[in-house]
Amino acid sequence: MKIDLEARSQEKYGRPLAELDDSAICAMLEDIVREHAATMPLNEGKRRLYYLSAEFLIGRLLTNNLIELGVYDDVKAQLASAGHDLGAVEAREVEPSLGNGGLGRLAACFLDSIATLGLPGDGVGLNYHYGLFHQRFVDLQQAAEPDGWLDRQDWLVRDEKAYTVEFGGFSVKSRLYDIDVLGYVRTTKNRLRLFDLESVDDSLVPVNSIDFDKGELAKNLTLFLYPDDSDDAGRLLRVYQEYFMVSNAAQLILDEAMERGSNLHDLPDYAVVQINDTHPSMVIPELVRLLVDVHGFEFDEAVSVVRRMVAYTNHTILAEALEKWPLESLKTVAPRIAEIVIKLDELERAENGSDDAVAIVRDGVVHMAHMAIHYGFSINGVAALHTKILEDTELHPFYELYPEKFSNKTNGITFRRWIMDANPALSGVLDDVLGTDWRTSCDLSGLLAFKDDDAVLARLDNAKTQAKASMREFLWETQGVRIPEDAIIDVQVKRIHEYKRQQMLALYIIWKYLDIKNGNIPARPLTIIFGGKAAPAYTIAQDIIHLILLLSRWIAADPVVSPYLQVVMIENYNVSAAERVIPAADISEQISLASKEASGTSNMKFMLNGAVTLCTLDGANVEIADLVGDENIYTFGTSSKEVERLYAEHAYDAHAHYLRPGVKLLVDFITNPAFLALGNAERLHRLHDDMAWKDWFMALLDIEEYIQKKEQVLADYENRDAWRKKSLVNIAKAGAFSSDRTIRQYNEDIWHL
Ligand code: GPV
Repeated sequence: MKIDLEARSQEKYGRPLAELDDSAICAMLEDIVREHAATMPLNEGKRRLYYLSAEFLIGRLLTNNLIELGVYDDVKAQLASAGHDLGAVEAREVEPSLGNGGLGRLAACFLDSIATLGLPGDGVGLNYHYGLFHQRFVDLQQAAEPDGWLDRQDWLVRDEKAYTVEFGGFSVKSRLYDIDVLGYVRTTKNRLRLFDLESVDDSLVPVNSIDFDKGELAKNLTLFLYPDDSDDAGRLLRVYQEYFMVSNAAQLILDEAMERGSNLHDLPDYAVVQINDTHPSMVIPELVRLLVDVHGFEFDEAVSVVRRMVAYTNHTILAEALEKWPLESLKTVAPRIAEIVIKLDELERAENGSDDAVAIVRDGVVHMAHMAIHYGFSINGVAALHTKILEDTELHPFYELYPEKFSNKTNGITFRRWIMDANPALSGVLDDVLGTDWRTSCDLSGLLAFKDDDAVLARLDNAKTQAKASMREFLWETQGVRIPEDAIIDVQVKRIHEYKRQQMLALYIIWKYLDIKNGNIPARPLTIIFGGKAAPAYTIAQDIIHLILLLSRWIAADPVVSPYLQVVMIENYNVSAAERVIPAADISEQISLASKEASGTSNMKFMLNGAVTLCTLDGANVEIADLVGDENIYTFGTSSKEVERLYAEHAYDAHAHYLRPGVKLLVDFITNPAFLALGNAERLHRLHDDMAWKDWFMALLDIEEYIQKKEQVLADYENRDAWRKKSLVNIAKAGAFSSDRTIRQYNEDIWHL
């Protein structure tokens, strides 16, 4: 692809490139990429993948697409010679906020890898007008504001496809929008297909906590994304959204299969559906409905067709995240689907001997995961430990029924975004040291040969310094905070959730603050960075944010401690912020209660960018630890087996742990009089009492070992040579976590495209 920006500038704006502002250039580049993508043919193949997901957290697309097209350097140079900085241009793009966290970002990495491997597969989801809320901090607390990204974006292209979706008592017309998904140096493409209502009443303010009446609903079904990460919002509107999504998806799948020659009896030869957690699981009864009601299939044949084309990924063992819809809700939303679900339940009971433990409908409640397992041909977990827990405990009765359906697919991340785009300095070093093959092979193991090479170690170190400079600039511009140049950068970025234990890192901060107050002056400054949103209805998570913001302010105001300890909470953490912060990290905090984090994916991004991990043996951390070896990672905490035992036997006594002197001191600091005066007393008391009496995710069980480990990490950081080697080994071993590897496995074991 050849680009002449000067000519294009004259053509589009009638002015030389040098005279354009960043916004105009951004819009021009987006046009160029979009127009070029429009000419690219789709990936072809008889069998097509439909990756169904309620979330696609794609991030900004301009840089990514320029990289995929192989024109990034050329564009950058052309802009530079006209006096422009591509970095500033990129920042003009509005980030689409179509996802909450890991699950949505995983879907985005997968689309990138599917396209890069040249496989025919599209993402299918919803075009939320207001995606996830925009987070602001007001009075040291989170305020959630609508994020109207849609009227400021340039990528969506209206598709001619449109369907009718029948709900109980009314129907709506849909409209499809596509975003082209390019693969790395590929000449063919896939698409992200986002369904919307034909017309939406944008004037309705998207309050996320009200139930809509039917009249309103028809007008604003796609207005906003549910802000509950790993949590079952349990609201009727969510069921409407999900049914709208899958009914459109199912109609699209049948349409396209027929266009390509399917008679529908052979549908599994034309389409395979991956359902991203249970949110799209109603696609199963919806496909059955279409085959029976519209295409004249017998029920049994429809079921046998659907059984051969749907696969399910589970992303959590948290009970509160397993979707269970009241049958009555389903009857209200889509009466015909409720009928089919009941028949699917009866059929399953007849086949398996009516075991209530695995039933789809039980006590008037529909268990979406159960339906997906019985009627899907595949179920997978997202990290080895997670899959093992599913097989051995959480889903054990299903594993006994269908051992052959179960497999593990450890998550992955796309190297295009998470190193080539986010960390140009490190990419450059890798190009020089390894050649450019790693960009497609994602194999970085060649670095190991340079473990004792001073020059290479120094270059990697220099790349880290550059990434830190970029992050410091970003934090200054967007958050108004200054980070000391020589600070150790210690980062925990992810949704705020008790099981992820941001509160445990907060307790460490209290400990460190007191330790410095006691005269233990650190060798160099430590900057602890948090980022993440909390579901507006999740009170304790809001309280944790408040504590972090309060600590940040308190410490910044302390002349003795502030030169050595700094706490930063990034406002409105999103993909763009992640791209600036993750490359700069020295320490990656992955401290969930063992057994609770299905996989984690930021852990992989940090490792790839040379951070050293401080972690519990949870999710994919286990695999990181196996790969890098004990000397290149810091692990601590109660094992997942022991945690499971404590839960099973109700044997965890939070208060007993609280009463240990070293622990009580830290927890009680949350409600010290100065804090109560400066902050919100209700929040602080509630958080204190929750930790002292409940501590459901056992932060107090692991806190002392955590503090010890962290102090060891900080001491080891001072041995700069040894640390640089650890960092190199982490990068070298990160190839295992390329999402290209993950997608190859999905394709070989499940999709067979
Ligand atoms: I279920 N996850 C998420 O982000 N949202 C959800 O609703 C559910 C799961 C996350 C898990 O918490 C992570 O451990 C995992 O890495 C990620 O999904 C991708 O698999």
